[in-house]
Amino acid sequence: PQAIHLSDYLPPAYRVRHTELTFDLDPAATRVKARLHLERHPEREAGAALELDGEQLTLESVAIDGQSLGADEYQLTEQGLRIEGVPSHFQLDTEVTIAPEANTALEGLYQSGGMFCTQCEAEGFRRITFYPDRPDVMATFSTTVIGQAEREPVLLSNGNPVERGELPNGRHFVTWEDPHPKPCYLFALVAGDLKKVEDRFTTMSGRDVTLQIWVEEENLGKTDHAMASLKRAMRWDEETYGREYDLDLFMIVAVNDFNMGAMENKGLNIFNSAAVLTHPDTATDAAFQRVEGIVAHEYFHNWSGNRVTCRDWFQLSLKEGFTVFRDQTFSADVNSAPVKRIQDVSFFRTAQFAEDAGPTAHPVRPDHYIEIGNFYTLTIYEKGAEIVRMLRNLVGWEAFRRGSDLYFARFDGQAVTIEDFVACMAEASGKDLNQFMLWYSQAGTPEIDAHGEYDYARAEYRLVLRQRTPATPGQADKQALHIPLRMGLVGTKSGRDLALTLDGESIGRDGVIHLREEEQEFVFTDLAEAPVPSLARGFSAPVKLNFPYSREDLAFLLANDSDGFNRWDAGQRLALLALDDLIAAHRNGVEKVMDTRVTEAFRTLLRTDTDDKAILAEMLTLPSEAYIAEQQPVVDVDAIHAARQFVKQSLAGTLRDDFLAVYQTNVDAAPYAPEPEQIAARSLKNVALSYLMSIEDETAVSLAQRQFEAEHNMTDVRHALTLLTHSSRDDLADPALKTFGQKWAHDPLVMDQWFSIQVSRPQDDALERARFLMEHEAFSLTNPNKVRALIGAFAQNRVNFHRLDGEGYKLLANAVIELNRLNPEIAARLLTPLTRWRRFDETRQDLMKAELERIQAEDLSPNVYEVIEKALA
Ligand code: HT7
Ligand code: ZN
Repeated sequence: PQAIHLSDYLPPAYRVRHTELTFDLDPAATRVKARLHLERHPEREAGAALELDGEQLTLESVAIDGQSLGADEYQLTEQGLRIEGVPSHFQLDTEVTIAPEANTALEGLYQSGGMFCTQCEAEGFRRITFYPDRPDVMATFSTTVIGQAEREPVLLSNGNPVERGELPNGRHFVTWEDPHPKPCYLFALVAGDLKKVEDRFTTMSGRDVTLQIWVEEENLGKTDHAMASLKRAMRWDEETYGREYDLDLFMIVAVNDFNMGAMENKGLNIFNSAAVLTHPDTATDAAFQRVEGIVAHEYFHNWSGNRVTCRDWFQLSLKEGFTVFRDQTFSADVNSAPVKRIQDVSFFRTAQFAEDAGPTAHPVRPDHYIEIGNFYTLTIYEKGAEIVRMLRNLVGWEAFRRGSDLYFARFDGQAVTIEDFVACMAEASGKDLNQFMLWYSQAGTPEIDAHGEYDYARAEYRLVLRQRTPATPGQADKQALHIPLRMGLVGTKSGRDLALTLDGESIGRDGVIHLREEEQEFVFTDLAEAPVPSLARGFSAPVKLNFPYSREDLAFLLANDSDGFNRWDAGQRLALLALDDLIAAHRNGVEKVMDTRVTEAFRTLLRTDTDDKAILAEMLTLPSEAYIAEQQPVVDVDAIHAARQFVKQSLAGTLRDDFLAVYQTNVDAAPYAPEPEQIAARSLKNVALSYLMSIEDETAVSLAQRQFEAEHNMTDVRHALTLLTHSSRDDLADPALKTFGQKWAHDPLVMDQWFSIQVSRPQDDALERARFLMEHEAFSLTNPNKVRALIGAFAQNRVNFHRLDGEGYKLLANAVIELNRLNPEIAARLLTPLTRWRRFDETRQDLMKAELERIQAEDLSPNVYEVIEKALA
């Protein structure tokens, strides 16, 4: 496979003004007629050949301006159709046949259950018809869908329905018109036996919009939360960004087989059912919050992505980074902002940092790729969002909003670049963002080594920051970035933020400093007391910040920092220092001793009378094994697991009564609601129960069992089931799993949870369970949710995936080999944990590499080929 380079970008030779499509649906042989109204691009030379993308299509006919072409008048390859000598303005008619029932890759038109649906981003449209399948070709669409009235009573596409009617032989049709020019990756079609839930929304200018959520009949009771989330998101986007919805109809459809979370097709969002359906009995608090976030994300794309789209796929973060930033701030606004930030950063520092440090590291705007499907990554999405967040902080919200208004007004209906976006921010703020642009082109996580000193005599604090970005594949040398850091200096006597004076100017008590050089000194003057610095507050830049904090400093910040995020972070740093000692003790075979400073910090936390239970729950949560591993030069999975378990058990042993009190105070029999206050109390209660169950005493076991049996809501039931399943006692695990499995056998989304809980247990039978469950009737390798729930979750089970007999790696590699054939996009994603082989000891490195090489020997899809090539480079 060939790499595509950003530097080779050329505008398309021909643009499509209008696209007319007719689908005659049939599982084995759907006929697709396309009429494209084409014109030569003014910047391209006359006489250029017309090149259309097309894959896995059976061409039936081609005509230009009504004249059929013979086979010698065009060239047909595996990649598409080429016609030379076309006029500069013309109409192209093609007819092709495709087989949705055979499409297991879930790109293009495929079947999920009995229904037809599409996924066109990034390059799925070329599996539907011959077309210039690139985002800078924007056309209006008119789509007629023909189906069996009985089998497919519902026929949907983008825009508004303009005509419908009966046809002979029990067939019927609907024609849809989408007046907004769009790239073909936003095209969508859904057909099947679906039922709808309907609501209305009045936009800020008083227009009435019909909102519909289409689901299979049995899921009709699971749409309320998505609908309420959608309305909240629509209002929020009006109030926050001045963005109004632009069609009379907005539809969401839930499908069971879907490669990602959801897709923002114009007016017809298609969702993985896991990302839209909720019910208190079947979905956890986390799932409710995820649904709210994803519904908002897809809706926000209507402007950041659809009305203004990407010029090419290298600019993917233009729409994804901005939209993730928008959905993160939406969720922060409607829930608890500090908790949302803690959760986002926790995930980011674990997963994106690992990506940035591994063989598939790439810039937020990559400069080459083989398969764009491999670039829907945490770097493009989450690091892209962190960059937008830094921009917002750099220019301030008012200028950011002016920049956003300018961007949408200037580029409405266009396909643009990241420079275009940043230029609007620069123009609206008057700030120079040239150095800042490096964030988009330079891969790797910058590290800042900081140290500081207080000079009593001069009442000054000197803070020295030194930045360095490690080499990443293809990028050996890095330049200094512009890193804005929000910070405070917390007085050691007062426990308060001190006034910050820098170069004679006040920057407040919670100010932003700008690191632009490799090394820079910041001297804060007029400080009457010695401070402890609170740096990179709110994770104001996606960097690793090293400061030689003593444990006393961290305990002080944990108690006094005015920034909730950094208070939490101080606790995490304190725990990490203790865990470091314990990991070393485990490796050296010496007795493990608990750091009493951690115990005392927890005791204080547990006894604090706080209103913010959600933050408290986060503070009581130890860093995950994956995050601890990120901090280690060589990952020792067993030592990490043992050390973390030791801390948990020590804390539970010493503070048992406090945990018990917290548990009991937060038990609530009120009817379930996914409201912030209830969610906070549940998470605090469940964190307490986790500690109690780590020592598996009788009280804890009976609390977990009672919580499981009470069946009050899925958050509590799932948590209790997890604790019972992950305990050392199969006599607790097995009956609970059986009850749960039987009760929910009919619900695929709940069965996904059942799979995940079992394969993530730390006991050494997890691999055998995973193998056994892969034969379960509810499991299927062609359903991405099942693959993620079982195989993906097993690969996150650190002690068992990394077994020293290599059987965990083998299980994953076998699945990748099968999926390489069935669904390359999912295969390439599933492979990720094996690509991190360099982080482990030599024995594991050899075992992991051997599996990568075994995969390499197969006939590989471009997706898997690209990842394997990077992993073994
Ligand atoms: N923009 C959407 C990306 C997406 C996707 C990409 C590749 C393959 C399948 C996919 N399904 C959805 C989703 C989003 O970011 O909103
Ligand atoms: Zn998106």
